[in-house]
Amino acid sequence: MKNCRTTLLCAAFALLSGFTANAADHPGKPNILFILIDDMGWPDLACYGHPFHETPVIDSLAAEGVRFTDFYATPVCSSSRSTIESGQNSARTGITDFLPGHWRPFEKQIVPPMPQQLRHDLTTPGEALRAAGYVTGYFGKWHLGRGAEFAPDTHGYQHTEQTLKEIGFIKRRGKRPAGPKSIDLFTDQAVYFLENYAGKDKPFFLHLSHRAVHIPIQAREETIAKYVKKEKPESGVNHPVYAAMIEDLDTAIGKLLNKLDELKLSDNTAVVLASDNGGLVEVYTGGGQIVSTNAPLRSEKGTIYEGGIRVPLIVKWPGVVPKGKTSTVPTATWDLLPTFCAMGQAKQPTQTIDGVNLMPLLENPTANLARDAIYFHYPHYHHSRPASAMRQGNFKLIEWLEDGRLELYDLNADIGESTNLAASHPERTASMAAELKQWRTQVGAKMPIPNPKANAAKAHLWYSRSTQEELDIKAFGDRFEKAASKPYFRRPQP
Ligand SMILES: [Ca+2]
Repeated sequence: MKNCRTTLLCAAFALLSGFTANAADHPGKPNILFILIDDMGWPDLACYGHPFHETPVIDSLAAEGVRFTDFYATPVCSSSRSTIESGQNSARTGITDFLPGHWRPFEKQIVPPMPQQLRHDLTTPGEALRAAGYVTGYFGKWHLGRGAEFAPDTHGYQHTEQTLKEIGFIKRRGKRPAGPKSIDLFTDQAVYFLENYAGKDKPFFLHLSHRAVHIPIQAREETIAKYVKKEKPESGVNHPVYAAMIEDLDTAIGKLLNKLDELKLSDNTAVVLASDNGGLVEVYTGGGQIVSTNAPLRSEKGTIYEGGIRVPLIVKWPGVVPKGKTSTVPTATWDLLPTFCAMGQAKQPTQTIDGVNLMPLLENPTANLARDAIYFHYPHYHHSRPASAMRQGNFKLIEWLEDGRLELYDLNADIGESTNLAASHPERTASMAAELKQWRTQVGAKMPIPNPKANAAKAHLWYSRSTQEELDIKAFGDRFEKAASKPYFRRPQP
């Protein structure tokens, strides 16, 4: 079904799929451009209130679409990506940490083992949309399994780094670049996809997964120079290189959107932009530069506090999504697959889907979603300790898995999670804790277990999963500091 032109057919389809009338009436299936940013914090964009960073392109997407204030990911890369590619909570995909994962063998608990790649029996947005008549592309970071047999082209994405190599567009396979080089590289690949595969006889689904603004923090010299000179707000962390990296990324996204304009595709393209987890505050654990803050949110990437999991989501879809609106309804990365399927009038995958279709919210940002709570499960040691959490209405419950300690926050009154209400709201705390426990059982969440080798004196030591040797975390961090000093980096003025 290339186009949904007849009203009767559309009405029948809408009834069958539960798809809302407005989107089904849209002439033809939209193109979908999904831009995933790595490690960008919730307050990092100007349109989310950052006083120092300049992001005019992304701000224009928000001005022409809907900006979500309460969109959630998981605390780290691979787990969020597993939810995006499956529509399932990370507790259900089993990929609850980044791959290959941390190993701290002397901590109080042994963390559960994880699959090292996304399962092939799960239908991804690439597969679902390809089956619905889309041409599909995936460029950039994948982080859901190493090796050719687990790469994006084995998950429904027709055009990838590999296919561009085969046709000679990518000349050499060297070390994968970071910083501004990676921004340019992935943007060029996405532009190539648009020029050669978009706007032909099929709609497209393009997933561009940037490596920026993950460490190493690097940016173009001229952009850094601008932020070094720029007057800084009196408070907050306003790091010139991090600010410049975000603007470089914003500029590259502008290049892509200009290409859509040039190809006359903008009017029928839904643009979806999100981040995969909260912002990293310090360049490395144990004494790197402080490059950002997630304030007013608490903490950072790798934790289950809001600073680790609440991230930006912006959706622009001309003619369907209203302009310049904000939605405060809680949503999550596992909602994206059912939403992409609804946008493209694709069959919903047969696997259990934990996400919900966000189309009702895209058409009416103040609509209600039929969902009681959003759950999180992070049984790992990273920037924090093993924990599960749930968001129900304005309330958030955190359960620390080592000792069962509970924290309850009213996010409406206390977005920074500073006042634990568990003792003063015992009934709500107990009922949410019971629901959280029941949910874990339902989805088969893997739990950490007590560690017979626990040793407080050695608990901080990190070991490599591949070599079984202790890792030199300081040397690891120093590499990022060193990398960040060249070739694009200039240390900020004191
Ligand atoms: Ca990430």
